[in-house]
Amino acid sequence: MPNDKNKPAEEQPLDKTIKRRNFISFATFFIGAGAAFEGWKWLYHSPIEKPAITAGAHKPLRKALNKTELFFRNFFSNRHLVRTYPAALAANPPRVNSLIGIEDQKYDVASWQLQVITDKGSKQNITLDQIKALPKTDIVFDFKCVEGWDQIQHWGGVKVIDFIEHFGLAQQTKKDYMGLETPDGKYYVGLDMPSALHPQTILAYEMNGKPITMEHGAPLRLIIPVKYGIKNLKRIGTMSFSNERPRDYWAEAGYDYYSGL
Ligand SMILES: Nc1nc2c(c(=O)[nH]1)N[C@H]1C(S)=C(S)[C@@H](COP(=O)(O)O)O[C@H]1N2
Ligand SMILES: [Mo]
Repeated sequence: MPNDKNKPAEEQPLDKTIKRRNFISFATFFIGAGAAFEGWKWLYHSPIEKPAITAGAHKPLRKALNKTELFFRNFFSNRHLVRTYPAALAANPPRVNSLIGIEDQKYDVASWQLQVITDKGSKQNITLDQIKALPKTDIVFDFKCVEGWDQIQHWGGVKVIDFIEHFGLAQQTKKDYMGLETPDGKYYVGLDMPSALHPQTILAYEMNGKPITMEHGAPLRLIIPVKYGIKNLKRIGTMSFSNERPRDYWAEAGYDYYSGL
């Protein structure tokens, strides 16, 4: 058998080239795999966001999620309104869903007041009569629950944006979020400010032209047509403003915090 020395000269460079190519592809593979592993380790060890606020995603992932939120936030501006319908098409009575935070059948609606918590914890109490004194807006729209049902419903009340202006809360809207809770604090939602101030978002005290019934959130509930039902908090007890995400009942259980349509 001829040994290497006896190989024709022109075969030598080819042999070397193949060896070098093999080396480069193996090296590339290992470097790539190493980088992927490091990347995964970085994500795995990255801080987890406060689990009470959302379902506890890693912070870098939340950044990506927030980017998609931003897309949807920009997608509807004030010029994008939810479709409305004639009042005659509204369900009467509307469907009742869950009653978290409003189970108390003996709740004293007459002495209810809305508590608005502003900067540094200062509090302002507002009565239903004060709210009813503001211009009333009616909305008939397709109410959608994440559980898969939807229904055309008719609600009446005060636009959140009008309420904010009337009660001197404009400064608070520079914050990123509005938080709402039931008087007993058992149900609570966080809303991004642009959605809270959307022209179709109302503090509702009427349903089909009559005072809201107990199971639908008497005396005042949120109607926010740009969001799924979960954000439409029944029986608002407190309203607050913050740059941090307010706690959110269903987001804590893993549902999308934004929950927009
Ligand atoms: N306080 C309170 N508000 C709430 C809920 C709740 O359980 N408690 N459920 C939400 C959900 S999931 C939906 S779909 C709507 C249903 O409102 P409705 O019962 O008036 O149809 O209310 C939302 N607001
Ligand atoms: Mo729902």
